[in-house]
Amino acid sequence: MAVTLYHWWGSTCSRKARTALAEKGVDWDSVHIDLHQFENWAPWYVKIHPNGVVPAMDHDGRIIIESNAILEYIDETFDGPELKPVNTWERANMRVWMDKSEHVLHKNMHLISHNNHHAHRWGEYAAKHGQEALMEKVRSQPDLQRRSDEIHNSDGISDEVVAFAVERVKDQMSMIEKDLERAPWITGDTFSLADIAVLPFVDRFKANGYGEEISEAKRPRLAEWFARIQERPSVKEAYSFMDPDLEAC
Ligand SMILES: N[C@@H](CCC(=O)N[C@@H](CS)C(=O)NCC(=O)O)C(=O)O
Repeated sequence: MAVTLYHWWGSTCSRKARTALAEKGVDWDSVHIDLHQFENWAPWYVKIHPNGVVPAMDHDGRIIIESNAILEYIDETFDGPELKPVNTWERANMRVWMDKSEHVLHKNMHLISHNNHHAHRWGEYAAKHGQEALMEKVRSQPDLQRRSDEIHNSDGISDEVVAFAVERVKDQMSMIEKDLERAPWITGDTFSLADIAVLPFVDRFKANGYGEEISEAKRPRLAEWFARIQERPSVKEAYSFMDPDLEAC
């Protein structure tokens, strides 16, 4: 059995995959894709992941893409603790949270992070290789929708759009707070893929300067969940994975 994860150290979706692999105790080989050098749009990688994003996972020669599909695949394929609730209502809620982690949390966090982090990687690349080389790279983004969004956002995202995205994320934080009234984990008494899927976006919201929204004063259950989940060995392992190129310096 051979597992290879194509991932980037700081990517939210890669953190989801690494957490599930660690929960299950799966040994895996790492192929680090340097998003700052747009390695994710290189033809060799696009053969693996047609949308040119991370993560992608290779298990014995078969490729799995989409972090939520990867999470379910890992849970269903490998031994180790069950990461889906037994109760079918809780399991349905788990899938709702996984869906929201992608279509609400990730989507809006992408907008919130853009000016601070993503635009920065573009600026770095343009400073080193020139603006035309950067736009050439952007035109090689294989996913038509993302390519159009990237070009549209290349001058930055307006304050109004960012403010709306922040409101959408706050709304989700309140929903998590409400679900945590019922039980210690998002879908019930057991840790599940929903906790894994939501965590990177709670973490990233804080990193973007909205830590107050996860504070004990504002959302005590979410604050307690956030502190507790970071004590899990799988989370420590997944989130401490650093850029191998920086380590080599
Ligand atoms: N729906 C995909 C989204 C993957 C995704 O957007 N990955 C980001 C990192 S979290 C990425 O590769 N971004 C690089 C880019 O868009 O150039 C998933 O859940 O796997």
